[in-house]
Amino acid sequence: MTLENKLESVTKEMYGKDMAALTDKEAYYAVLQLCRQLMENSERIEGTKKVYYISAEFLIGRLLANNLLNLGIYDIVRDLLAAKGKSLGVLEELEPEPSLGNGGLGRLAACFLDSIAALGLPGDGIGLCYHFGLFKQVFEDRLQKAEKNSWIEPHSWLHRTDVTYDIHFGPHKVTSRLYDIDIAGYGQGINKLHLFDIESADERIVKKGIEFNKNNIRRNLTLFLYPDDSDVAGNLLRIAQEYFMSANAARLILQEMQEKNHDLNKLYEHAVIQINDTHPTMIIPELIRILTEEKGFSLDTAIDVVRKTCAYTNHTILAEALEKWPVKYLRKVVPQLVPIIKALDRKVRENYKKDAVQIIDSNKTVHMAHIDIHYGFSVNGVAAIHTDILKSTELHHFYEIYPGKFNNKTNGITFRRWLLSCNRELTALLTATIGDGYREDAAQLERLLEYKDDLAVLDKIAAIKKNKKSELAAYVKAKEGLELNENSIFDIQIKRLHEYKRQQMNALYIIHKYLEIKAGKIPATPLTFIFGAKAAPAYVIARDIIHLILVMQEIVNNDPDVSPHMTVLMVENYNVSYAEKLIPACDVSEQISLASKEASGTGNMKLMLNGAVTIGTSDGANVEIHELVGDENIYIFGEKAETVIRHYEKIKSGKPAYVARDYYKKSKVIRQAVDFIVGKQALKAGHKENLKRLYDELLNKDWFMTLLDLEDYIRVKDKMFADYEDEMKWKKMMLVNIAKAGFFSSDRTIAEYNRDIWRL
Ligand code: 26Q
Repeated sequence: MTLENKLESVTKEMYGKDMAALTDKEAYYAVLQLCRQLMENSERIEGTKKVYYISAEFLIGRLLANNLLNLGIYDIVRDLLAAKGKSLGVLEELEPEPSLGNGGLGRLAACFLDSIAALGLPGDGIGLCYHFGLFKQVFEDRLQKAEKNSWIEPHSWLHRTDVTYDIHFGPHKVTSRLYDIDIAGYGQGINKLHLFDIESADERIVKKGIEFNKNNIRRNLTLFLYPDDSDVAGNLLRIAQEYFMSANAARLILQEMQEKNHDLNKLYEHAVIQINDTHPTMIIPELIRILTEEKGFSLDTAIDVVRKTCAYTNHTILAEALEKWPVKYLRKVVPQLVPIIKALDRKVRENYKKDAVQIIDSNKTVHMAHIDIHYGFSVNGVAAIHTDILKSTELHHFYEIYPGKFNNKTNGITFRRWLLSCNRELTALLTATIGDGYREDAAQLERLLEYKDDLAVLDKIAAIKKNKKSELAAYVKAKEGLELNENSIFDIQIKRLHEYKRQQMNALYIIHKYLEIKAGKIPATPLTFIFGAKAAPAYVIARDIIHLILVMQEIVNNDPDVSPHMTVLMVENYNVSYAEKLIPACDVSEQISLASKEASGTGNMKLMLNGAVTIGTSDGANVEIHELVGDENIYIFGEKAETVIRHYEKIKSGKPAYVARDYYKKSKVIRQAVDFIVGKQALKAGHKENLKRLYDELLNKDWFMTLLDLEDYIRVKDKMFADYEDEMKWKKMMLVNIAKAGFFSSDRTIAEYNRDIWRL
């Protein structure tokens, strides 16, 4: 049957009508159904060994365009629809986004699934089927409010399977059910994303916003991604979620092994389990528990087999994000794991004396990462500098014990979504210029360097950027009701809101610029500052920073002296779909974390690939971007990681160290910007409670050292905007950034995981 006939028959079967007679939503469901059928009839990617990527988050984003592209039928379907008077682009917008992740870690897992399949490697994801995922952000009165985000419709990508397991929480039991999402590999077969739900989930218990009763696991276990952890009930629920994910994963993996008649003594010859941060750590004691209690293994054999099967990825060195659970909590939720964890702790104690490497510390708290490091065979960081810091500082004592376990895997992004799908114009230009070899082998993007002095190519790159800015402006106008100046510089910071990422430093720059313009210093080209960020609902200062940005949006955009020269916009509900529109339109990519704190970053890679120039600190993958593009194609500022780490060491040992107020006192520019936060104008546009709290935090604490780098940031950013006036220089920088982005393909990252860790 031709694709046309297939689409016709799906449409008839679902609606008894011709495509031309359907509503757009019906048409979307018909195309979704077509994709589902094609994937159902595709071959499963098979092999003797398989990777299971276990993660509490898979931020997959919308799947329609992605699946059509990976199935190789995007253009055909677009044309078939057009012949029926339907726009595929319009249909794409009707897909609700599954927000099954917070940010980088979850999006990385999604890019990895895409690349594993594209490389034809057998590998499935395992996670949780959250009913609402991450909250939907709305702004009210310049404050962030959280609402629930339903994404599961009567027709969706989920396949309900017959697989169910009984999962025990001490004396309580819940029944899980497996839902699958097919992952189509570009020009390859199918892998799966396995998402577990509970049969007894009850969406009616969600009250106002995202509030719900946290105590009833039978009803709430899979409703939300990472519920608020500011209280004990939230912590217990998170432990329950993590165990539920791990226990289901263990069952599924063992069942697959048994179906294939593999000897569990040789589990590691057929399965490798990649543990995405510590959230799935409980799969280690759970597997050991099952092997010893149900499969007749001795403890030592079980440990040996599990250790050869499990590998751990670390995504953060922020102390507050390293998971630690009181034994007391674990005993409440998963008493069956406590004796296993204690046995694992005892074995460590027998061999190693240092407190820093124990699993259960003197406060009777379990360090999840320590389980992974002792009882897995690989530990990796996600960018070169991050892995170095793990080895030299955060995990130094472990590195001394297990130097061979440590390895780096610099993150990557899937070019299918972040170039081919979101920027079809640039894709077409690249193909016309350097051929399409770069689609299979991203390193070939470097061929673009041959055109560094080719005016026609440079002009086309610039024209595509201009066009993408117009498209974004039209979208923003419709969505946010705000007019963007297409001829301005689009300066974009999009990522979760966190003090270490220093959106507040960008906000202080904006205040500084506003004051300069008021004083008559007009920028040569108008400036547009765009933010996209969600703050964790319990993270008070992060929400205050959002408030400050929205206050500046109000002040700047409504000041007739300033608004012709400068615009501020914080988009509402920044998510993957919004990212796909913002990234191709970006001129200046803001990557300004406090050095040493951003493990890698991946937005930096997406923006570079789409021709943005980075302003950033020497942190995470910025360091590698810098090495690739060279000094003249990036704007680096701020203190280096070693210096920052020394500041923290001094603070810890009570020595005189970084004091925010000293920087404030020393610099008039800093004083003026910081004081503006609690000045008349800001207080008129915003709330004193939020603004004063933020002001006090910056002056008295500033744990992530905003003021340390503010002056250098202003200096380098001004230089960057001045350089934008040299059109030729800027176009060349764009070209070099695109050409050098090939290294950041997640196909490269996954090939490295496979070469060094998985060995499929
Ligand atoms: C912590 C404690 C208890 C429960 C949950 C958590 C928790 C939840 C989510 C801790 C961390 C996360 C998410 C981390 C994350 O997204 N890290 C990012 O990972 C990216 C992919 O490697 C990197 O590029 C980013 O630098 C890193 O911040």
